[in-house]
Amino acid sequence: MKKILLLFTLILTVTTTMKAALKIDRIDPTDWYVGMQNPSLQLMVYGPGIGSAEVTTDYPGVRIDSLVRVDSPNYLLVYLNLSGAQPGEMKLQFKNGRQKKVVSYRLKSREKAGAARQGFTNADVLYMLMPDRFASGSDANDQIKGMNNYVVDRSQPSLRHGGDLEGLRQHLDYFVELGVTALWFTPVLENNSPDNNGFSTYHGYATTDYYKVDPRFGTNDEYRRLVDEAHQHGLKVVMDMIFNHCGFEHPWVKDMPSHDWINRPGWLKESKGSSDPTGTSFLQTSYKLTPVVDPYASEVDKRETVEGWFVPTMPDLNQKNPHVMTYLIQNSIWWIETVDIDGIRMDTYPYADAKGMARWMKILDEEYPNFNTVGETWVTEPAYTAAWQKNSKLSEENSYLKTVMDFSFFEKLSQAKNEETDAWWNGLNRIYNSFVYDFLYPNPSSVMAFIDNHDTDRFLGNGCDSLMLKQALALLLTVNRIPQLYYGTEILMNGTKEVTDGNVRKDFPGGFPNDSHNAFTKEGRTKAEQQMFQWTSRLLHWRQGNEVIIKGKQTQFIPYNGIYVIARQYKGHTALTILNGTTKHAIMDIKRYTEVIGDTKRAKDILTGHYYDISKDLELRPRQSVILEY
Ligand SMILES: [Ca+2]
Repeated sequence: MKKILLLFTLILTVTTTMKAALKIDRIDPTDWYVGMQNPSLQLMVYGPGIGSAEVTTDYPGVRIDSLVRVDSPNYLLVYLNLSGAQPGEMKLQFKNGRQKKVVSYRLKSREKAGAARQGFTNADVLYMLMPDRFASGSDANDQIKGMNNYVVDRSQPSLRHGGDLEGLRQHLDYFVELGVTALWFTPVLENNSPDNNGFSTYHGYATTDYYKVDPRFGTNDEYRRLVDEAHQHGLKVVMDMIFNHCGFEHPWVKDMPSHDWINRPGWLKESKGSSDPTGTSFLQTSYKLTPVVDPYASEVDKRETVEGWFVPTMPDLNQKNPHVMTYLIQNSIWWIETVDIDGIRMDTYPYADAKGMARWMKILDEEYPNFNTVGETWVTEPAYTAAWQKNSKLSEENSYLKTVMDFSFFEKLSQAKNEETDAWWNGLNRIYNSFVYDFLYPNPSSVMAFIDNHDTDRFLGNGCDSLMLKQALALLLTVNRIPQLYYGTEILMNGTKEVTDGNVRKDFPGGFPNDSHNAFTKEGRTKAEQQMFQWTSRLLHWRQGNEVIIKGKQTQFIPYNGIYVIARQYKGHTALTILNGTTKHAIMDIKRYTEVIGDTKRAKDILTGHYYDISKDLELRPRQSVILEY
């Protein structure tokens, strides 16, 4: 009887298997490009039991290099070589036992050569914003059926407010009027995490699909349209990406491709009710980035930084696994080719495995030599950020990362704004001292500086001191850096993170239906907003294409009589930034600056149009900022 039962079960199993067609749920990347310098392509094929399938193709010029079977039976990594392939529909035959399936995979031609892609440089000014908080172009995408629970409620600083890509597209003229040349907005990829337990999703830093724009923000096509129209407006677009972690609702969490796909996955197992036999229990990152470069770092500290999770809802990806890294590298290339972005901003840079990230940057550099990526390197010591820049001698291995972020400038300015500039260390002396360390950077003009962003207090804090803000912007926009502005600073938006991050991420006035106040137009701005907007806009337009600022030699003078002076000089032209770092009238002793003034007598203040006689000492009003041109 037992034998008969066994036979029956066996027959039943075989018939079921034969009946069920081979199922493939998705293939990443969704399509690809021929004619890349690197002809290798990883396909991540996902479907029930696909891991044991064989794959063949007779598409001309395509060779299957290897099949990688990972721990989960539902993934198959197919490595192809496309070196001789032409664009077209490539048929891939999958065979698993007696089951077969033919899949059509699109190979596209590239729109332009890699070298033709010009990234952002110090000739640009990046305007950083959060799509959810900037402008809504449609209410139709506020609620999307089937997505994890979230609420659109503009009265709640940590919930979604309904901004989207269409809203951004409708305001491209605003950026042109302001005079910025590039937009960097926080991530737009699908972030299908629930808004709960204090975790917010509006910021987009918990990706759940690397190949799809979040429907609340729009579609992939809308993203492409936005980039195209931005280009028509002379604006570049920088895409925010995150390789360090993904969102907890990413399919990789439910069905981990391999045991080492995610760092410290023990917690995932614990949360499923089993014990943690691998000893890889959940680890929170220490948020301390120093162990990554510290010559004396202990292993435990290094592990905590790099393998620890950013927050429990963001699983830490293991970039040491070459398959993980290849997936991410291809993803960045796919977005460059598919939506024509001009740059990448990489989140939480030092939290990811440095070697894996260097491999990414090297591959991008080879494919797109003129493209640019900025890495978030949040340590306030110049030596630290300098070590992360491409070709740094301070680091054992080349990072190939062209642009790093100047958190030192940000920090020093945040202190200086509340101080009187004295004869030693306070006030603008801090900025002077920070720039001294530019000798550490292989390329100071490719360092990005900023005075505030979505993760910091706004420059104005809870106040409205536009005099100090003007000093900060005068510096930011004339020094040897790639400047980045944060949305709303130009119209005096303020706020601190003290209560909630949402307070530094308020809605741009006029971006949402029924806004009573519209700062997008001159008529809608208050008098104070308009004054600040106009001042900033004048400076930004003056900066555009200005070779003195883009290519000029920089000379700085130790603050004297409370006045800090920086000169930029190129081909006989000079721009002189003069800041009175005190709340008193101050006299600029003009003779100290002879080496940059020479016998010039008249200079134009680019902010007011007034001319100054610079053969005589200048008297400056409290906190006055002057940018002279001669
Ligand atoms: Ca990490």
